[in-house]
Amino acid sequence: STQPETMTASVAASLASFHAYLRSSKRILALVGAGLSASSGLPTFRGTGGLWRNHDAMELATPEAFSNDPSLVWQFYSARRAAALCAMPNKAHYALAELAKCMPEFLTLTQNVDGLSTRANHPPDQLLHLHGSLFSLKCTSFYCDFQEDNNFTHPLTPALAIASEVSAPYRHIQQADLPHCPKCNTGLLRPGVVWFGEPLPWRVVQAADDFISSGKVDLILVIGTSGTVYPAAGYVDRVRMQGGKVAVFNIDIDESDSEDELSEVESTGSYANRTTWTFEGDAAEWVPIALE
Ligand code: BV8
Ligand code: ZN
Repeated sequence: STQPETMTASVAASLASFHAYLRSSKRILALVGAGLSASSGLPTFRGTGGLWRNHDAMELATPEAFSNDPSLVWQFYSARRAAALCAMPNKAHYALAELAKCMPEFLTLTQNVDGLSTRANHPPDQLLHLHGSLFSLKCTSFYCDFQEDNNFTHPLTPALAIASEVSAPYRHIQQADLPHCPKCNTGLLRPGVVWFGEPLPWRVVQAADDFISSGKVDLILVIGTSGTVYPAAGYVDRVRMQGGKVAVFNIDIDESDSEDELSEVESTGSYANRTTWTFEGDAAEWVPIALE
């Protein structure tokens, strides 16, 4: 693994300047994505092979997919619940939780639904789930407001046990054997995640907006995210527009994003701090080093 003594001089210098700025920062935001949990064994959305049975997650994570084929979508989410329950938080999840504990003005915006930041004892009032959670359930009946958070039962119904046997051929599950609402007894339950085309929970958006507008964010840590999903990705530009600096942690750094690539004009504009630091490699390795 990368140790300071094995780093190149430029990486060590970049790390030193990051550490100095981190210590002088008063308000810090983190936007994290699937790459944060990659080292915990959970596949990313755009990684090789997709998330499940080679289906494109983007096609399954939609209300249309669920209404067309609740059996397929429930098996997708049931398999991910099982995988997340078996996964363990990694050193980056713990490092972010530790930073939150010693910095009240630090907030993590997670796009992940795997619950690993919570299991790393991240202070809950400094952790916003932008896209919900695999372990929340909601009733789909129009007249019913049933929602349950922190449901870790697996499988949710006996029939869903097959979802984790990805080596077995796919089998259709009758709607009657999918999870149903314990409150109204009729509604089909759905995963409490935000699907494409659905709005983010307004309370979460409100809290993120309040944090950003209640004082200049000095630094945003952009960890393990392709930055392709909005409005989540938009928070990075919001911090840049305030003049905050950006640190990217990714195995695959998009060089066009870094400061020294900017044209003369851009580097004097409001995007003066596109990306000040880039840490290329596994987030589970670099985040603990950067935040120590
Ligand atoms: C909304 C929960 C409006 C579900 C998720 C055009 C057409 C249609 C829609 C749109 C459009 N343009 C914009 C939109 C809106 C759409 C969107 O942004 N689409 C994109 C794809 C173009 N957004 C929405 O629909 C949002 N809602 O806009 O609503 C609205 C308003 C009012 C009223 C009605 C509607 C809702 C978006 C939320 C979707 N739900 N997740 C589930 O998980 O199943 S998003 C899902 O995908 C994840 O949560 C995550 O956010 C995203 C994947 O992104 P990443 O986390 O970045 O993961 P990814 O695999 O992409 O990248 C991993 C990164 O990690 C890579 O960079 C990789 O290099 C790196 N990495 C890998 N390993 C490591 C690593 N880094 C470090 N270390 C490693 N080891
Ligand atoms: Zn119900």
